[in-house]
Amino acid sequence: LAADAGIPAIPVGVVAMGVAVFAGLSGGKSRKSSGRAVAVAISVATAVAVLPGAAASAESRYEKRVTTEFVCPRYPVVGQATCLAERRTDIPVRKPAEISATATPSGYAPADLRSAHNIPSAPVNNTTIPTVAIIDAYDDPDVVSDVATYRSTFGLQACVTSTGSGCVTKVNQSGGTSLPSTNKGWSSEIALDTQMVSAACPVCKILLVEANSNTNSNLAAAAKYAASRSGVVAVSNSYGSSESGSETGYDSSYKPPAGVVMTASSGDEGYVTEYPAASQYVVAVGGTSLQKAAGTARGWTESVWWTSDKEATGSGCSTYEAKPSWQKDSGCSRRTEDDVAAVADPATGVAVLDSYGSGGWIVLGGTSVASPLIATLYAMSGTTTPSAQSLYPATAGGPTVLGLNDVTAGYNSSTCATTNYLCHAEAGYDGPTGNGTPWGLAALGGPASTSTSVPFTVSASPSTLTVAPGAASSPIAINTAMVAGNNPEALTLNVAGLPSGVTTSPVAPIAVPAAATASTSLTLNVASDAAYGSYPITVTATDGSNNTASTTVTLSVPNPCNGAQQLANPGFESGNTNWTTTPDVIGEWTGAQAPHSGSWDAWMDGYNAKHTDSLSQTITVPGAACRTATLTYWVKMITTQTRTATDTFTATLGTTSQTLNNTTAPTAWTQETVTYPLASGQTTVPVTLTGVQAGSTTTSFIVDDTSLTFS
Ligand SMILES: [Ca+2]
Repeated sequence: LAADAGIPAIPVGVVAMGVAVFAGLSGGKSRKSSGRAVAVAISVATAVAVLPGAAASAESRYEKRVTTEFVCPRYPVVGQATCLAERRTDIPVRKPAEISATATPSGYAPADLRSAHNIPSAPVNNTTIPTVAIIDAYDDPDVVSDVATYRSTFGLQACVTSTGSGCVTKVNQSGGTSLPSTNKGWSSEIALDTQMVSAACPVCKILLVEANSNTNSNLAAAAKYAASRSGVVAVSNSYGSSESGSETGYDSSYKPPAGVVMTASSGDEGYVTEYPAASQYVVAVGGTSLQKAAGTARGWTESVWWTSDKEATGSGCSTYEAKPSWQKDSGCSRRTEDDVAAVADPATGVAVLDSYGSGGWIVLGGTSVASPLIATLYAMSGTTTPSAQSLYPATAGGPTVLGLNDVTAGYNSSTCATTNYLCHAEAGYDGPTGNGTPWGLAALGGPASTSTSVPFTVSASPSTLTVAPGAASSPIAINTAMVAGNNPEALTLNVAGLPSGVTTSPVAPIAVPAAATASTSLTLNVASDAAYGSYPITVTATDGSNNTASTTVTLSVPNPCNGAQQLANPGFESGNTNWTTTPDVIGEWTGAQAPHSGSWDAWMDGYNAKHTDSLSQTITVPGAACRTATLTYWVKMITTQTRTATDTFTATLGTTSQTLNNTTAPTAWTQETVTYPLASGQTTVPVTLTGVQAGSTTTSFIVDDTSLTFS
C-alpha cells in the first residue's frame, strides 16, 4: 500500500468518498476503518430528500428512490484520498450514438446550471482567457474527446487550438507529459470535473493535472504545481480524505499564491470534515439538492443534499485547522466547513460523458460536481484576489452577501439538532451550504451587477428586398459580432417566418464558427407559385448558452398581375356596346328599374310570360402572372312571385357560378362578388349573367356597375 511517505502514521484510513475511517476522530462519529482498498462500486439504495416547497416545513420531503454507486473506492488506505463522485445506477449508460436532438443525455445540462446560478455567458473583466485547473489522480485517456463531444452535444463552442479557449491541456503532477496509469473510477471524476468547467465557462481553458496516484502527497503536489502555472486562476480539488494530525503539513501545498484560489469538495459522507476541504486556505464547497421551481423568481430551489446520514454533503468543525479571520460563526473555534455550495445530490445530478470509466453518458452527483463549478465561477469573475473571504459578511450576522442564494432547508445528519448550524441549514451561514450558492459572480469577487445581456449581435444586409416569383435573391449577408469584452462563441442561425413557397440556401439551422465577427451568406429562393405579399423573415442567432439575438429581413414578393378593371362598358352607359345580350335588356330605365348609378342599367326578364335574358363578355387575362379573377356586380330584384322559388339569376365567371332566386335575391341594390381561380395558362375568362323567369308571374333582375379584376 502506498503509504504516505512524508507523513507520519495517520491514525485512520483516508476517506473514500469522504468518509472513512475515523477511529476516534472528530465529530464523535464511529466509522469503520478498513485500511485497505475495497471494491469500487458500492450500490446504495437511497431515499433521497427532495426539496421542500417554500411553504412546506424545512423538514418535509418526498421520497424519490434512486440508486447510486461511488465511482472510487470508498475506503482507500491510510494516506490516500477518494474522489467524491457518485454515479446513478438506475439510469442506463447511453452510448454517444444514442444521443440525438430528441434523445438528450439524462441529468442537468449546461443550460440548466447556467440558469440555476445566473452564470454569464462569458468571463467578465478578464483581459485574457482564464484557466481553471483540475486536480485528479491517474489518467483518463478519453478526457479530451469526451469534453469535445460534451461540448458539441450541448452546443458549446469547440476547442480553439490557436488560443486554447475551450481546450483541455493534460499534464502530470510536475507538469510533464509522461502521464500516470489509467483508472476507471478517477476517469469518471476527471470527466465530471472537466465537463463542469465547460458547462459554466465554455471559453475557459482547462488545465488537467493528473497526480501519479491518489496518495495525499501526490495530490498535494499536483495542486501546488497547478497553482504555480501561469494563467491559472482557480484550482479545483474534487477529492478528500479523513482529517489527521499530519494534514497541516500539506497546507503549504494548498495555500495558493496571490491571485489564485483553491476549491475543494467537502465530501459525500454527511456530517464530517475532510481534507483538503478542511484546510483554512481553500474554499470548502458543500452540496445541495437543486430542483426546478416554476413560477419562482429564480426558477430553481435548493436544500441541503442529504440522501442518508452516510450519503450527504460534508460539513463540520475541523479538528486541526485554524479559523480563517473572515469566519465569524460561534459554534466552532477552528475552521468550519463549508464556505459555499452548489448542486451535488445524485437525484438532481448532472449529465456527464465518461467513455473510459463508464462507457458512455451517465448521471453523476457528489460534491465533486460543486467544486469545479465554484472554481470556474471564480475564474470568470475577473477578480484579482479570488478568496473565500468574498463569500462572508464583514461581521457575524452582517448584511447578506450580494450574489448568493441562501439555503435554509435541510440537513446532512438526521440526528442533528435543528438548532445546530453545523449540520442544519438555516438563514445566513450554515455548515452544509456555507453562505449559500452563487447567483451571478458578485460573491466570487465579480462585479456587483453582472451583465447578463446577450454577448453578440446579428444584423442583415440588405434588410429589405424584393424577389419575383420563380427567382432567387442576391446573397444576404447575415452579420454576427461578439460584443466587446466577450470571447468568440459558436452561433447557430435559425430562420422563421418564411411564407409558403420560399426556402433558404443554405437550409437552417446554419452553424457559424466562433469568431469575433462573421458574415454568413443567405439566399432566399422564391418559387414560381410563392404567395404574393410582404413578409418579415426573422433570423435568430443562438449561442451555446441559449442567448439569442434576432434581425428581420423583409421580403416582398411582388404581384405582377395587372389589377385594373377589365370589363368593357361595365356600367352600361354605352348601351349595348361590348356586351352580347338578348334584346331589350340594356337601357335607360327609370322608376323601379332605375340604375344603381349613371343613366343606364340592365333589366332582365319582367315579362308576363316565361322568359330568359342574358349578358356576356369574354375577357382576356391581363398577363400570365394572374392567378385569380374577381367579378363584382350590383343587383336588385322586383318580383310578384314570392311563394315558391321558380326564377333564377346566375352570374358565371369561368367555371364558377353564383345563383340567386326570387326568394333569395335582394330587393334593394346589393353588391355581389364571384371569384374564380384561373387555370395554368388560361388566357381568357367568360363572364355571363343570366336571368330566367320560369312562368307568367313576373320577376325582374336589375344589374348595374359590374367589375372584373385580376390578381
Ligand atoms: Ca443558509
